[in-house]
Order: sequence, then structure tokens, then C-alpha cells
Amino acid sequence: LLLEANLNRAIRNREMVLGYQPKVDLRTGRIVGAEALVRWHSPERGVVGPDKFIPIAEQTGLIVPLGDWVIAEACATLRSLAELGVGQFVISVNLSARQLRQRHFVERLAATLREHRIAPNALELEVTESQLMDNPAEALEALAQLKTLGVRLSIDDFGTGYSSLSYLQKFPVDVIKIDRSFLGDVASDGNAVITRAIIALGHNLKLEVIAEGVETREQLAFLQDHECDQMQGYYFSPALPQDRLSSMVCSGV
Ligand code: G
Ligand code: G
Ligand code: NA
Ligand code: MN
Repeated sequence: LLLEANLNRAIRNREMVLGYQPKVDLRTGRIVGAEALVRWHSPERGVVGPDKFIPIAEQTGLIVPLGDWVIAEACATLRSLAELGVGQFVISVNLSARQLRQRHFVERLAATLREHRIAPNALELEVTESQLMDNPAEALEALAQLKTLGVRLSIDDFGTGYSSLSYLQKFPVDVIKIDRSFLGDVASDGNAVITRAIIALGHNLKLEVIAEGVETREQLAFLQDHECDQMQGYYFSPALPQDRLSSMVCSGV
């Protein structure tokens, strides 16, 4: 209850901060986007990671105002990159199932995009495979509505939930994100086979495939050999403050 009250105040007091983890195109080596990851800079507790407060925000419903703030902040960053002359940059935000189920979520998202003058395909919404498969019929309906706006949609932590392949084909998504657990040791036969299978599945469904949690040169080489499209991970960069992301993107890395 205390954390709930504090979270509420934290949102109002602008103690929430977004970090942006760059995503790199594996063919060109260029930064083509970033994933927004929220942190709480609490005056009492220091920097608190999302694993500590997102579950509570989901239980209490605070994920709705917090999620709205995350989307608006990501749009403000996209606008500021556009002002700096950066074209074709995609920022992804994580969505909880509870946000997807909100009434008028699509209308409010459309208004936020308009307000910040953001091309809808510059924003990507990530939903985990397990949240989608929790109620796939409902998720399909919600994703279809979101897709009418023209935003990009991705399935996060792919390979850890129980995907029905028939649903995977029906979901109007653009990207699958290979869960970082498979990258852990791509030298091990099992993980290499799974990673290659996910890349092939994604490409056969005409989806982009991104690997997350890339930490080593060996993992990077494996992904390039198997024609994965993008990667993110500590090997390239952790999540960065907005100004550091901007300078990295503008210096043309
Ligand atoms: O940044 P990382 O450390 O520790 O993130 C942990 C988890 O928190 C990840 O599963 C990530 O998807 C989730 N997360 C980060 N930011 C957000 C957010 O803005 N909204 C939601 N729903 N989840 C987030
Ligand atoms: O669940 P989601 O995929 O949104 O999680 C993103 C989380 O992964 C964040 O907590 C982020 O800090 C973490 N992360 C990002 N890059 C790496 C990495 O290279 N290795 C590990 N172990 N975690 C990473
Ligand atoms: Na994510
Ligand atoms: Mn993930």
C-alpha cells in the first residue's frame, strides 16, 4: 500500500525516467531504433528497476497512468529526434495486457501521436508472448484495432510462452523478439537450433526478427550468420538517458 501511494506520487513528481536501449541493424551496423525501459528515481530508495514496481502497478491499476506517461514521453523523444533531423527511427515501449484491455486506449494513443506529430510507424508496442496467449482471442481483437492506427507491434520474450502457431499467423504483428534466454549460450546445440528455428519462422511469416540480450561477439556473429535482422544488448549498449541516445544517433554510429 505504501509503495502504491509512493508510485502515484512518483508519477506526478516526475521521478520516473525512461532509458533507451539502442537496437542495431545487423546488416548495416546502424542504430535504427531503441526500446524504452522505465526506471524510478526514488528520493528514498535510489534507482528502482521496473521488475520491482511494474507488477505492483499492474495489480493496482497504476499501470494505466504510468503506461500513458511512458508512451507520451517516448513520443516526445521521437519528436525531439525528428527536430534534430533524424528520420526513420523507431522507439518501442512495453505494454501490459491491462493497458490493451483499457477502453478507448486506441483513441487516446491516436491523440498522443497527433499531439506530438509522430508518424504512427515510428512507435512500436511490445507485448509479451505469454500475455498475448493468456487470452489470444481478446489479444487478437485488441492488436487488430491498434494496427488500424499504423503503429508497429511486436511479440516480446518470444519462445518462452506457449504460442499457438495458428495465432502467431493471425496476430497482425511486425516483429518477433527472441527471448534473451536462448542467446545465453548459442554455442549449445539446443539454443542454436531454437534460435535458428525462430528466425526462420519469423521470416517465413514475413516478420522482422530481433534478438535481445546480446552480450558477446560470438552471439553477434551467430545472429549475423543466420540473418537475424536486428539486435539489442549489453554488447552494443545498455539503456541510455535520452541525451546520450540522441548524441549516439546523431553522430551516425
Ligand atoms: O529494464 P529491465 O530491467 O530491467 O526491465 C525489466 C522488465 O520490465 C522487462 O520485462 C521490461 O519489459 C519491463 N518494463 C520496462 N519498462 C516497462 C514499461 O514502461 N512498461 C511495462 N509494462 N513494462 C516495462
Ligand atoms: O522483458 P524485456 O525484454 O522487455 O526486458 C528487457 C530487459 O532486458 C531489461 O531489464 C534490460 O535491462 C535487460 N537487458 C537488456 N540487454 C541485456 C543484456 O544484454 N543482457 C541481459 N542479461 N539483460 C539485458
Ligand atoms: Na520488452
Ligand atoms: Mn523481451
